[in-house]
Amino acid sequence: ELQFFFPQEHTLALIKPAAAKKHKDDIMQKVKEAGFTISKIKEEALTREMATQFYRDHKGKPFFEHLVTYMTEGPSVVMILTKENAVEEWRQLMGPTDPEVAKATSPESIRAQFAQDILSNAVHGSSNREHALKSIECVFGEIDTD
Ligand code: RTP
Repeated sequence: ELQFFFPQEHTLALIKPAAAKKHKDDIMQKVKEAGFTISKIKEEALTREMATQFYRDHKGKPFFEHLVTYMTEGPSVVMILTKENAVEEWRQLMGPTDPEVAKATSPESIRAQFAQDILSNAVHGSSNREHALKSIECVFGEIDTD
């Protein structure tokens, strides 16, 4: 069975509010071109609980409250993306956090093409498999992702 050689991995990917409004179709196009399977998708504003789960490593940093508030203020597109090495590959496709850095170093990345600024930088992605599983559970409930 192919799955044995190419194990599928899942990540939680999200199109942030401003980009969800303006660039959803273009970003979805890049997701598909990169070969991800969209296992689940929904469009809704995050709760504070969800935003806090996504950004748990930044609790206490000066931008944390601002970030959580921004993420709850309008609908995001939230997806489970599935592919071999999905966590890392989605982060590659997102590009660097700061759009100026993204434009300079990864012009094909989503952030280079669609970010407004460091807060409204188009997309989010889990940083590792453990975060991915927790975030998926937080948004979509307990599902069998294997
Ligand atoms: P992700 O958003 O998927 O976590 O992306 P990331 O790993 O590239 O960014 P991270 O360092 O985890 O930061 C999370 C989000 O916080 C905002 N941020 N603002 N003002 C600032 O210096 C600053 N640093 C980070 C960004 O919106 C970033 O996406």
